[in-house]
Amino acid sequence: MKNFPENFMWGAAMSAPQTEGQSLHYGKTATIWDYWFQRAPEKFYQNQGPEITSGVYDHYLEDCQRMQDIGLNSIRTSISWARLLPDGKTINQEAVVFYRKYFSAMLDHGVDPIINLFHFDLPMWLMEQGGWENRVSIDAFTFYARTAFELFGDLVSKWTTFNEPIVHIECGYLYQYHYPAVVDFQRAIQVGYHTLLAHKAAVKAFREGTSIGKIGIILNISPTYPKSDAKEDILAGFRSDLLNTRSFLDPSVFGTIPEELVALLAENKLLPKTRAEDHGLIQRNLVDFIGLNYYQPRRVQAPFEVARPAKLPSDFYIAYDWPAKKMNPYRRWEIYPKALYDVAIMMKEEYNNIPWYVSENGMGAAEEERFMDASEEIEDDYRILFMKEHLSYLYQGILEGSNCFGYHAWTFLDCWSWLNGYKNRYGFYSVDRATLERSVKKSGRWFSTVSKKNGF
Ligand code: BGP
Repeated sequence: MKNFPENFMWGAAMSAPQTEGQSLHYGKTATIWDYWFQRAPEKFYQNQGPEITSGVYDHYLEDCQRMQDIGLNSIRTSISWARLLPDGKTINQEAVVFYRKYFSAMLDHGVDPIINLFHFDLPMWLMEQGGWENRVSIDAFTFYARTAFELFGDLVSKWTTFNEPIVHIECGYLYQYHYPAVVDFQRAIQVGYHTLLAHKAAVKAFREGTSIGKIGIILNISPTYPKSDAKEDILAGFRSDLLNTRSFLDPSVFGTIPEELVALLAENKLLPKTRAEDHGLIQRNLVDFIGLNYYQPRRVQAPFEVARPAKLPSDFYIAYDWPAKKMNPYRRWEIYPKALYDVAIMMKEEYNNIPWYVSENGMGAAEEERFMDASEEIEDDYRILFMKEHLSYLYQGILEGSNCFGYHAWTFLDCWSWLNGYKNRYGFYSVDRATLERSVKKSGRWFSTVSKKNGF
């Protein structure tokens, strides 16, 4: 039996834009997703857009009961910025009522809400001003953060600023999976820099306010494994970590941007525009905890040809296709549970053993109705196995002293996934897209026993 630490958080993560629906109703204005879907629906899997998603806006009361039914003692979701502040300045009272009722219902069901402020859903009114490329985004985000802390601080004791900030940077400005889908390394770095400042300014606003809770940030972690011990591959791995992990983890925990990252950007004429006062903001305003989303490792090798100055991250490292890899065939992501042990030890040894938790981990699978049993329950044994293996490695890291306080699965109920729509399902509950009816999967029932026993 693996007994996890006392008060371990067993929960799931979700986000406003992927679950709420009512995306242009009840006072909410468009985000980049609403806009992009309107302009180019063909980019989205089976033309599935963000307007209905999983209908949580209308079903949250029963959903909070469902959270309790499968033993979740905590949940992370986000607030929709464009719902709370439809024009960036005016508070939408309908949104306040909704979120207050929603978070209260969680508490009434013994579910501790962890509330995130930004999950890729940039309001269109800000995108029209240049989005994160424009420094106005920092003040706009700080205003939003402060408003949320004031309105919901009595219900929420754990806040996070951003979910996976690297993702809106690289998907929006390097790899074209998010709007505005441009490819420009320099602009990507500027977006990243402003995102970091927005995070820092929000933490500052939190400390200045009356909230007594804690604040953190959620980062995606794909630990880097170089192809070989050759010095070129090691360097590729080091640079991948600088750009993908240390760029946000170091400033969040230590208040410093790694010197080697600054030097690398300088050599490649990629340094962002900064102001003198930024330094102090970055140095102070450290987080109380870190959330790490883990899905897959990053295997890298030295690039065969490089452009200087670099045009893309692939001028620093390229993907290495490890022949022994085990794949999730639906999402085409490698399954490598041992990485969670490595991450746990990294947090212990390289990040002062700061409190952290696994804020997302899960397995997306397509056409899950294939696995329905006679009682119409989805027998997702592959997901149970996936979680067991990951939890076992996490457990080993905890035994060796890593300060991990929880595990959140992605996700509570099947939800909309950006360009992939409802192709891959991750939920403990399945969602029928026609009726929005929810049904528990075998993994949901399994998770409730794990939570009850605080282990497995
Ligand atoms: C994370 C995001 C989530 C979620 C998850 C699964 O990166 O924080 O929003 O979408 O990945 O990935 P996907 O939906 O692309 O299969």
